[in-house]
Amino acid sequence: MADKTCILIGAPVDSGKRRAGCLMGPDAYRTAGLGRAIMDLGHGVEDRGNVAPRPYTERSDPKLHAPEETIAWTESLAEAAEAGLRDGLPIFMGGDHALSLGTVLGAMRHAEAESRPLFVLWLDAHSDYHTPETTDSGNLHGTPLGYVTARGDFPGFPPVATPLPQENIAIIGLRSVDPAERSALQQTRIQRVDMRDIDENGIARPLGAFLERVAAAGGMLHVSLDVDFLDPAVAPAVGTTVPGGATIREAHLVMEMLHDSGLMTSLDLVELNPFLDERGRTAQVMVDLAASALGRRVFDRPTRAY
Ligand code: 4U7
Ligand code: MN
Ligand code: MN
Ligand code: MN
Repeated sequence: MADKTCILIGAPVDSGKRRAGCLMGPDAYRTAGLGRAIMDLGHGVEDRGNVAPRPYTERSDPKLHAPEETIAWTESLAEAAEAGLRDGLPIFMGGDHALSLGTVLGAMRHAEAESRPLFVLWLDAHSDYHTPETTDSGNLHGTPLGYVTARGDFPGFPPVATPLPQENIAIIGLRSVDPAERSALQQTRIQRVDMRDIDENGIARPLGAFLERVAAAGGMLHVSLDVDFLDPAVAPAVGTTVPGGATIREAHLVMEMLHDSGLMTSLDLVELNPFLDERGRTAQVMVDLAASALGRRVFDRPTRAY
């Protein structure tokens, strides 16, 4: 892979759920040395600072938590994503997963302008496939895939001009799917890889199959890495821990394969809550994973073509 210009974009979104703390994420990534780690791999790094939501007035909603704030972030982040993708490989330092309503929307607009299909790899314990109607918690960090696929109505949010095709999405790491998500997902062509699949077949095979499809289509690839993809024993700093997650090596293998494929065009690092961390260890794990996605490894090996 030729050296890239990585564009760090802070997205201190904390409106996607009730427990506060993800707003500290961007500073934790900077403190853990994300920029330096990427520079040491020979890439250019530009830190654009933190995005701000456009001005908003919160309304009380019987069901949703902080909808106006998340709408405001979605608009700002979609623009930041479009600009970042024009200039390099944007890395969004979250922030909770509600930030991906904006970053994926921006990636969709950019891909459309380039006349290329967009693919999305979702690394998460959860499927995040709710709509404002189906969510029980009212927490919008559980809805980004419902939004970008236009699964339901998202009143007040920017309209999704061309929905992301279901077959362009893979979700890996699943182990907490709500009944309303489950019945909807089972009727889609979203590639779903749960922890049992990983136990039985490993993580490389389903990921390799997905990457082959991205490559064959000449697609762009947005990767969204939720901290809770990892097992809480190795990544405790997240509000929604679910036992039985990916190991450190499974996660690094995903990142290494992404690098070797040369396909990743944007990356979200989401759901880190530094308030819940233990001496920065989860932030460090996430920085190390990003470094693997950008080419850090023990030995060079022949690259595999997808
Ligand atoms: B995350 C949940 F009910 N499904 O909707 C919900 F289990 O971005 C969790 O993946 C959503 O961390 C988790 O609140 C959102 C819950
Ligand atoms: Mn998530
Ligand atoms: Mn999750
Ligand atoms: Mn979470």
